This record gives sequence, C-alpha cells and structure tokens, in this order.
Amino acid sequence: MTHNYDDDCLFCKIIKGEVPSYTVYEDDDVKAFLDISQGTPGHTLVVPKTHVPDIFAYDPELAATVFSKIPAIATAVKNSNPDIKGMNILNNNGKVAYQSVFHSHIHLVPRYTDHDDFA
Ligand code: DGP
Repeated sequence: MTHNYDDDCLFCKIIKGEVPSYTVYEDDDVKAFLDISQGTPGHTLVVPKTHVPDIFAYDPELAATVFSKIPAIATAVKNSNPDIKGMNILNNNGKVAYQSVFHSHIHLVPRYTDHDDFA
C-alpha cells in the first residue's frame, strides 16, 4: 500500500521509522504508538499512515477505515492492563482546539481509578 507523506511532519517521520516511537499496533492503514507525554500510563495515539492534517481533510473512505479500527485498538490497550477501568478517546482539530501536531491523531487515554488520576 502506498501512502502520502509530508516530509516536514513529525508523525510521518514516526510512521516511516525516522523518529523512534514505542509501537502499540500497526497495520497497512494505521499506526498506534505511545504518546511522548503520557497523560496516564498507556496513553496511545492512533494515526493514519497517510498524511491527513485534521478531521476536516479526510476523504470518507479513509475516515471509515481509520475510525473503524479505534474500538479494537482501544480494547487491546484496555486488555493490556487489568487496572485500566475506562478510557477517554479524544481528537483535537485545529490550533484553537489544542491540536499541536498537524497529522490527525486519536488519543486513547486509559483511566485507572475514579477520577483521581486526571492529568
Ligand atoms: P495534540 O495536542 O492533540 O496535537 O497532541 C499531540 C500529542 O503528540 C501530544 O500529546 C504529545 C505527542 N507528541 C509530540 N511529539 C511527539 C513525539 O515526538 N513522539 C511521540 N510519541 N509523541 C509526541
């Protein structure tokens, strides 16, 4: 499968292996890796392998492909640790919405206890 990369994009460099990351899951369409800034242990980012800046730039087919994989990846992260009791799933789009890396990514933030571990 061929992907479109942006040579200046940090997450494209991670996808190509030019910048190291801890891979949680990978297939032809997506890569999931640990966020460098762990909101809680296991905080994972899921990204399309093709460069897409934000939710507004997806074609519908790629959106369906990427977002349909989130439940299985989230379940795998949850099953990796019996102490994970829940999970926040977040997707920031645009600087005003606190997006800081402009390659679309879905945050999986495991939650361990009743609200006493919020970052
Ligand atoms: P957002 O603010 O939604 O755009 O989230 C971007 C996330 O990307 C932020 O939680 C930190 C993470 N991040 C930034 N640089 C790197 C990096 O070099 N490696 C990894 N694994 N994560 C990074």
